[in-house]
Amino acid sequence: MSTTLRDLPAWKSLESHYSEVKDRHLRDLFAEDPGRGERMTAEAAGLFLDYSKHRATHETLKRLVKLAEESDLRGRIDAMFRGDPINATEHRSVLHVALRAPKGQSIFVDGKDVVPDVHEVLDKMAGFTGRIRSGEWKGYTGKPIRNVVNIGIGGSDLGPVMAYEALRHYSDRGLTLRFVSNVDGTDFAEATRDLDPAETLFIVSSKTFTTLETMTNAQTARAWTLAALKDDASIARHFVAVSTNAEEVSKFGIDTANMFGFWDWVGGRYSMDAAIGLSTMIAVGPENYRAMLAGFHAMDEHYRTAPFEKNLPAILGLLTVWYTDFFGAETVAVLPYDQYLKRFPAYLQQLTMESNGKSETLDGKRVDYPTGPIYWGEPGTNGQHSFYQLIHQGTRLIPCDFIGFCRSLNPVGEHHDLLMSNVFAQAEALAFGKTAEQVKSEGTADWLVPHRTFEGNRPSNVILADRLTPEVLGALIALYEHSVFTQGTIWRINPFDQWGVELGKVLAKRIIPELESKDEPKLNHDSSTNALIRRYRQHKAR
Ligand code: G6Q
Repeated sequence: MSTTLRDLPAWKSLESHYSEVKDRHLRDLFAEDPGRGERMTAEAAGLFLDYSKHRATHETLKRLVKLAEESDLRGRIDAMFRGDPINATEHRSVLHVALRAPKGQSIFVDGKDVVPDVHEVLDKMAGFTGRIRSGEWKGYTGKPIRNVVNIGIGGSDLGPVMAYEALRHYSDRGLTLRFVSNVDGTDFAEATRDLDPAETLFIVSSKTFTTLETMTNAQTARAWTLAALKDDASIARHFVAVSTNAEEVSKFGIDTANMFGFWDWVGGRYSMDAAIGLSTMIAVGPENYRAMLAGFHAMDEHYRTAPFEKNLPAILGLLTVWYTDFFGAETVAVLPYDQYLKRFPAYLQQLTMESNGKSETLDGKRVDYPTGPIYWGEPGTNGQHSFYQLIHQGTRLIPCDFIGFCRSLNPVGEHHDLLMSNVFAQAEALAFGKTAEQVKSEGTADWLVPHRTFEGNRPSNVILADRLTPEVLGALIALYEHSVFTQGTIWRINPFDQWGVELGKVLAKRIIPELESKDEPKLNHDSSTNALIRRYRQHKAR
């Protein structure tokens, strides 16, 4: 595209529209249009989205949809689903949608239908899962496996941890699942301190099987196992791998018959429903896992086919562009009102920020508009007693995503009504606030009135589902995946590479020998790095 984003007619029309909308209050928008709360909603794949509490009108949405059209969002979606190499900087297709394509559908990469391969791996995972869960798979000493430890980091960790926590209700409580990611030895030590090696299976999850943290942890796990079981042959009974790199897997000593593969057209942070989900499947069983895939697929189909004005991921993504680029909002708070989703914000941080934290367009030009906002959050109601003060009365505009469920998986007394009353109340308070007149009329002393006033006009989405089922979880994740893609498409960046994580890794490799060497190394960094390394060496030697 030769024009820049700012040259698009829809962008210009949004600029002028912004000046009309920016000072309008949600109180007025609702007063003028009482049907708004029912109309500005959309529903798909078991998720209901209320986006009426946004500083946007029907006209805003129309113009945002126009922006999507002028940005060829439709063409980009089709290209992704078709398997075109849209990850241009890595010359790769981007086909996480193929991971949940049902049997019988065809998606081609370089002329080869990849869907049968996906199902072959899924079947292999299901077979293995069955053997672990039934106790048929024995550890080296003949004991069944009771503990499963996933070793992986980034995309090979955050999805599995999040999904395990999210679907704990559906998990086999006789199995202990643990996750080791950090190269900090504490992570491994604490995850394994109460486990019996004879009953423990390690899943080494690494697309490349070369990642420093994962390989270091895998070697430590190997040593931990061998210290107890004292035979190299035990490794084959206690280690399996999820990877695309059979050669490295086999070098590690894992039988490639126990390797679960995936493909370079699956990005790390889009891989939790590839074989990287093996720990999830072991925890919840193949049936629940497949239900989760069905939820993903339902949202994929919705994204691929629904008109943008009714398309949940498109709406979510376009509104994020609206706040990021027009209102100058810098963050999005994700606030799940469900304890099982406690790791969802952390998972989303990688998905959103590693994807859209870019400042070069696909054709290598520096963007002249803000891209990827910071995503953050905590489950409600906990966050309310922590950072909500700033969202309500601080100086920043923070669009919020509230996520709630109509039915609890653990109905206890009135807990769930109390929980959900807070979802509705928070969104209401943020939008409508409390005027000085209202505060005064309650008899508040004049000097205190400003402190107790809520200006409101703070936007939010409310995402509601019936219950947190595996299907709903899949749909929820796909909703955000495709929202990210929508944003990236508008911003003309590549959401599927992550060159920004390279430099630090390379520099760390150079520093490792400088920390480890016995002799004082010749340091050639800047004065700060040199001094820090010297100080570390001195203290470590004590
Ligand atoms: C995700 C990133 C990154 C990756 C990890 C682990 O999109 O690529 O988070 O998942 O670096 O990589 P491996 O799976 O290759 O160990």
